[in-house]
Amino acid sequence: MVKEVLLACVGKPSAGKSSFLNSVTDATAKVGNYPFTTIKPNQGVAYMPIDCPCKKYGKESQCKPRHGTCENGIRNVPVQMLDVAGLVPGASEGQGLGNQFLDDLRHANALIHVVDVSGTTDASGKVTQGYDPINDIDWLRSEIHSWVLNNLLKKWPNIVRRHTATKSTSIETLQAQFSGYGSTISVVAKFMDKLGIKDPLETWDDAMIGKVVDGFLDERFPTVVALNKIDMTDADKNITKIMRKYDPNTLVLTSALAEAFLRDMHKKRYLNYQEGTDIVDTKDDLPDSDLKPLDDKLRTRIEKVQDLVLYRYGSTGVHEVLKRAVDMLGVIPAYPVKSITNFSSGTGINKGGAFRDCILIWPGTTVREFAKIVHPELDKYYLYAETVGGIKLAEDAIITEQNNVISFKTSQNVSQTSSDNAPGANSSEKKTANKK
Ligand SMILES: Nc1nc2c(ncn2[C@@H]2O[C@H](COP(=O)(O)OP(=O)(O)O)[C@@H](O)[C@H]2O)c(=O)[nH]1
Ligand SMILES: [Mg+2]
Repeated sequence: MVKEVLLACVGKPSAGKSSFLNSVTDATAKVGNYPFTTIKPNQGVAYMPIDCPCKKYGKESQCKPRHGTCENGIRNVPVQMLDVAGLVPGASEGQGLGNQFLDDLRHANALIHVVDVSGTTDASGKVTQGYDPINDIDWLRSEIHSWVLNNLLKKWPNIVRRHTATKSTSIETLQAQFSGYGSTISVVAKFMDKLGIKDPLETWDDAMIGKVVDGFLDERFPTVVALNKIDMTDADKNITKIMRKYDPNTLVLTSALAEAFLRDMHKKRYLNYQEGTDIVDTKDDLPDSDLKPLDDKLRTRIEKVQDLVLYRYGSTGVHEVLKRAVDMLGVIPAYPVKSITNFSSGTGINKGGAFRDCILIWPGTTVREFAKIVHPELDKYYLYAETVGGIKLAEDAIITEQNNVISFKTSQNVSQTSSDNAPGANSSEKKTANKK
């Protein structure tokens, strides 16, 4: 099984999920500029900036990514994003939690929980004043938790009977129940190991089953919380409160609105905006540039975004969310090349360019597994693999940031870079097994 990195935006209505997705995805991306085969209406492609090896090896001018772009050694690698609407308070009791939500969630690798930190929308997303957004953070988790738990408890007597009759292990029995949420046997093995439960499954009470569901959700759905709408008046005091209560590593401050505005202004050539930074230059700053002059209204709006968001928080935060989510998953970029000296690819239109393909792989992926991901024929005719400096890599060597530029030698001349339908990130049952 092969799958792609997919981040799902979740949260109550009006938290800013669609705005967040629109602010980071490129609706106008050229067809073929991303490796994903199907893009649904609520889906988009975001570009995650990473350090490209072209910089380390002085090949910036030759670097020709097939998907995304690379500028001055910063490579924008495509990841898929999904806008998952439909989760409302009471969803686990059957209010508004449809099959669509389930289906979307089971494809997600990580969740981005978008929270309206301004306090201007209530629990169900209606306009209000002074709402305490701290409620929303636990709500989402407990909503998904009770939904999974209720489904499990309904069937529990049957599950136990079957478990005993088939002499299954707890891991096998749980996986049969969790597979609908995109789980794999290795996900279950991992969280069960962390929980360290010694009691046999048939003796578990409801509290224990609840604990198991918690362990499952932690492992299956790593979550970044985007505290959104930081540009609004009351955001400040709410942020302070939330920061005190939760692990700051899971929290990122965002203004999807500011990001969308800056990108739009950049596109319309009123300013130069460096995404992910607080750097904005207008005609006032660069009189000799080709930027359009600002009228007073526009100037005021830009200054407001700078004062309320960029100068106060350092950036709009949206890129940091992507980075944090991908870091949590621990995926590693790997670069299959034909030539380990000039990093070119053997075939295709960008034949002469360097580092044409970048494939995100799960942690624990071995060199041989990577060969198979790049192209089945590389695996079939596999002789050996080498990395920069002509250093040979063992088949079972784990790919890390240190050996992720790889050339495969084969007994027959086969395509050395990923086949056209190779996805941006790959996983197989086996590889997920090695997932952190
Ligand atoms: N001030 C402000 N408003 C935002 C921000 N993000 C979204 N909104 C607004 O919040 C409302 C709901 O946003 P939307 O993306 O439709 O929420 P969704 O229901 O979660 O998809 C819209 O009016 C957005 O313009 C933000 O960062 N700042
Ligand atoms: Mg929406």
